[in-house]
Amino acid sequence: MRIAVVGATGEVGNAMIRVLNERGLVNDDLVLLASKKSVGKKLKVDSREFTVKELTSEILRTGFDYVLFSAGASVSREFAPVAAAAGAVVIDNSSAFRMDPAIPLVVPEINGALLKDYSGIVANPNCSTIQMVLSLYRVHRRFGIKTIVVSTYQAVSGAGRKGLNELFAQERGSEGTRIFADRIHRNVVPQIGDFLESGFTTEELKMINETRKILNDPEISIWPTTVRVPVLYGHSESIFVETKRPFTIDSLKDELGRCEDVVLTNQLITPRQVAGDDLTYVSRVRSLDNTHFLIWNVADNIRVGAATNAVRILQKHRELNS
Ligand code: 11C
Repeated sequence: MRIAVVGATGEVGNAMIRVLNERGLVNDDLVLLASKKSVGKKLKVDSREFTVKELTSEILRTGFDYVLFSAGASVSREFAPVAAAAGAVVIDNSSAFRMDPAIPLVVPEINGALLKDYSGIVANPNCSTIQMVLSLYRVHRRFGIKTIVVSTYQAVSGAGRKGLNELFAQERGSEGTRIFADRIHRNVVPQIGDFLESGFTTEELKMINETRKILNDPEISIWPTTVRVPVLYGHSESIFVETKRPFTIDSLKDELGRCEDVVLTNQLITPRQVAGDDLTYVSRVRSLDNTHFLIWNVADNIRVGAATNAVRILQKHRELNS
């Protein structure tokens, strides 16, 4: 199996390589691609060293089975169709194709069946969406979700290495703010992405549209407020849900606890605890009646929210088509 990672030197690209390696999917054929300025960089995977090559259309036509993209939407728009036309299954972490009706938007635990007999581009959802739907999909199937109100507490790594570096620089005393709308050190910034005319941000719109697409229900009413907090890794979400059909607290917990790759716990979970983990943690389940509940949901945004989901797509595609 020949795999390429595009955007290999970025925060998510690096994590993709680590997750591929942990799952025994890195062989000597792995090709790491990036823009011109990273060409020649050496990346170590255990004892093996790989040299970053330039992303070109020619290299994408050299017979890859899977190409994982995490280099931004404009790179994906230009190069993902080239890789797909050359026969690769493309797993794209950008927002470029997510809402294209012809492109599956996949969280394998929920709608991995879409990968059966599929080839071409597969879209990897936004991190804040992935961890939310992972904990809610079984509740939706059993009780029907009418409304979701969600407030996020998103780590600076969601903005890539530049986001991490901005927090580090401010910790060292820098006054500059370039990546975030306001100072993030010792602060909380209620803007992720750009503002739209509606007053929502692009990140909030992603949570609305992507959740509906993944859960295959355009009628779910979704009300997100997405917020950046000075955490390095791990997004947290306070999620309020109204269901169409009544639940008992035991039946609710039963569904939450059965979600694949999700842990339901009575312990207090913070993002510090889940950094580097591949599971989504659900805690603080509360309800005062039988159609409304609240949960606290935490996951590593770079792994669960990006790299691990991408590699899970690859593995699911392989399992369903070999
Ligand atoms: C953040 N969720 O935390 C964003 C990053 O569409 O994949 C991921 C953006 C995306 O800033």
